Amino acid sequence: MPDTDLLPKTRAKPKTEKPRLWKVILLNDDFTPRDFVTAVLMRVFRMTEGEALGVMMTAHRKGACVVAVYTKEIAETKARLGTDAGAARGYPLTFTTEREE
Ligand code: TYC
Repeated sequence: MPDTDLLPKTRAKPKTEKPRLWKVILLNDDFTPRDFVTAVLMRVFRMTEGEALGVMMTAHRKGACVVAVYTKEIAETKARLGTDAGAARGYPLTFTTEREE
């Protein structure tokens, strides 16, 4: 008779939880030049000029625009890089992060 005591008695619980993602959001302001916002989006978020123009104009018209989603650490780093790029030139350009539901 086979020694069934050696077989596992419970199944491994499947790990199905997905990593939480964080949105990077671009906020409009009245001072940062449009071409500067577009250049920051291209450099920090690796967008084409067309993509960057679309995001910049959406923020300009609606007040804010989701730029991209990343894991928490990457979202926070990119938001800081974008905000710092504006601050270095004296602009109030602001990127924030928000957890996705
Ligand atoms: N509203 C700015 C202007 O008219 C341009 C701008 C667009 C600034 C989007 C920020 O997130 C922004 N110069």
